[in-house]
Amino acid sequence: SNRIAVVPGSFDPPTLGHLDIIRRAAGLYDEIHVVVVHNPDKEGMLPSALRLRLLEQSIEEEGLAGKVVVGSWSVGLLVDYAQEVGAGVLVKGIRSQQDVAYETPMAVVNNHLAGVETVFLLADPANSVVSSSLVRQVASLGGDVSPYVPPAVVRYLNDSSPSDF
Ligand code: COD
Repeated sequence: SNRIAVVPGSFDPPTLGHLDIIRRAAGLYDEIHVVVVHNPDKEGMLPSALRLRLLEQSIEEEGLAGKVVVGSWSVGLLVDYAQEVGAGVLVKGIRSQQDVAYETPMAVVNNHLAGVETVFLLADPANSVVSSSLVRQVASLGGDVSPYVPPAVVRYLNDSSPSDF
């Protein structure tokens, strides 16, 4: 059914850009499954269990916990996860032409593989420069990331030392 959507990502760490997409997806669908996907092309900073916990806390603090379930997926195709939770749609955020170029082949292949559609939401211009990699870089150099990440992530980063990243 298309009433259930999956919002996938690396979420390393979750940002205000991610939370905006999750909030808007929750306004469009009955049930949202946010899934932390292990991306073999990306060197991870936070362990996936921690990304999951920070996402859960942030979603709870946004008041979205009633509609949003958080999960993780590390083996197999993302569309297998979507089918497992009964979702016919993936929701992704688009910040730039680079995001379009990166997402287009995946959207086509996911449709071919399983008939799963991808719905793209345009990033809020206020968040269009925000990325997890930018946050990792600023945090590793000891800078303030509170304009870019939810409070749960700020608390976690403040309790850790910059050299942890
Ligand atoms: N504003 C709005 N949206 C944003 C922002 C922002 N500031 N920052 C990120 N986003 C969006 C991204 O565009 C993306 O849609 C989502 O949030 C997650 O972003 P990231 O950076 O956490 O995650 P990515 O880009 O590393 O994506 C990882 C995925 C696992 C989602 C991706 O690689 C994927 O779909 N893989 C599929 C694996 C698979 O099954 N392959 C075979 C068929 S293609």
